[in-house]
Formats: sequence, structure tokens, C-alpha cells
Amino acid sequence: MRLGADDLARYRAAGHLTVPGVFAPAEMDAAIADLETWGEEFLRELDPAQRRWYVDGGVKARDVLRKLDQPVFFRPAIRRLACDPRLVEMVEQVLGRGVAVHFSQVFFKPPEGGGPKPMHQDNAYFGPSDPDGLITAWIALDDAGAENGCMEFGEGSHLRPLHAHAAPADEPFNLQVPEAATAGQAMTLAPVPKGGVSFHHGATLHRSGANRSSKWRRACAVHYVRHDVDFVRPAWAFDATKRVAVSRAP
Ligand SMILES: O=C(O)CCC(=O)C(=O)O
Repeated sequence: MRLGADDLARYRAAGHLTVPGVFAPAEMDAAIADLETWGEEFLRELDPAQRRWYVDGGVKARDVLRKLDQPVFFRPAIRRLACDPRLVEMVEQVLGRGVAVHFSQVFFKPPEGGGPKPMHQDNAYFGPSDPDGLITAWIALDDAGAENGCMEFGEGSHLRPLHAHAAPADEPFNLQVPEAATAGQAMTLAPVPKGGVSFHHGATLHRSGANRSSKWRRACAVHYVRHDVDFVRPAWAFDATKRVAVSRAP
């Protein structure tokens, strides 16, 4: 699947781009089934400290996961999605040839209270040597819209310097931009139909709201980098052994 010149121009100006229909809904259902199996095992084995980070605090009725880390590394079914030529071809049009998945995450955002994700920029977490060398492909496993907490992007924010990020004392991994620093920033809601992909640049400001609906909003965020990109200022040491090469440089 290839992006047109208009798509690429829109991505470069706005710092994000939505492409519907990359995967079929049935492929998303298969991915969800696999993640549910993994999630149940993971939830059973969590210790109390991990529960505070991985269990969604907004859903009171039952224990439900907020996120899972490194699905591309641990789950062959998700790795197949991340390596799928329909997706990789578009990633390489933006980054150049020869890419790897540096990190990946599942965001479950469960119905009736799944929590918000505060404003942040991925490059503040990863610290890539080339600020343009990282792109996130956010694969919509469910339809995502305003009512169930779709992504929101700061238009053109990737063209300005990175903001300072800080984390709450009880959530050291939850780096975010203090609200006052982005008070005037216009945010664009980015609804994505199930099977579509929302791409964003590593420096684009983004966040997502709470899920106040009765529908799930599950997504898999795959963070791709070009092979020549180093991580010179990461917020913490990401495990390089979990990096997954997806394509070779020419
Ligand atoms: O899915 C979300 O709500 C947050 C995703 C995110 O921050 C990302 O993909 O970088």
C-alpha cells in the first residue's frame, strides 16, 4: 500500500496522517483474540507494584489491563502485522528504506472508564539521534472516535522544539508535558476506523481522552526507526534485544 504525494505532504505539514482500511476487520479480531489470551496470563502474574502501572485505574467494576508492552517482540501474530508489507511500505516512504520496530505497546482503553493518556511526544521517551527518524503507526483494533478516546494531535507541533517532560512521582514511566506548557495548542481529534492506521511523527504532541462509551478502544502502537538511528537521549534504557528488524536497507 502506498501513500500519495498529497498524503506525504499532509504528514510533513501536520505531523500525523490517518490511513483507513490498511487491515481487514477480521485481521483485527484475530489480533484482539491473541492479545486477550496474553493479557489474561499477564494479569494473573502481576505483582502489586506492576498492577499500579498496568491495570486501568478508571474502571472500577473489575481488573482490566490498561496496556501491554512489546507485543511485536512477544506475540508472533502482532509481529506479522508490524512486518506486513501493506504497513511497512508506507513507513519506509516516510523514513527511508531499512527499518526496525524499536518498541511497541497495546493500549486497551476499556469501556466505561478507560483512562486518558496525557500529552506527550514520543521523541522525549526515545531520544533518537535523528528527530525525523522515528514514526509511530497506531493500528486501530477497534473503531476509535471522540466518545471512546481516539488520538488527538497538535497540528504542526513536530516542527517546533521538544517540550520538557516530567512524570508524576507515583508513575515514573508516565512522562508528559505539563498542561500549562501547551495551554494554547489546538488539538485535532483523529478518529480511525477498525483496521485503519494513524501515523505520527516522533515529535508530534499527542494525547487521548478517557473512554466514556460502552465500546472498547484497543490499539497497537508500533514505533519504527530507520536502522541508522541511534538513541542518544532516551528517558530510560530501552531493551535493545527486543528490537525487531522489519526490512533491510538497500
Ligand atoms: O493509545 C493511546 O491512547 C496512546 C498512544 C500513544 O501515546 C502513542 O501511540 O504514542
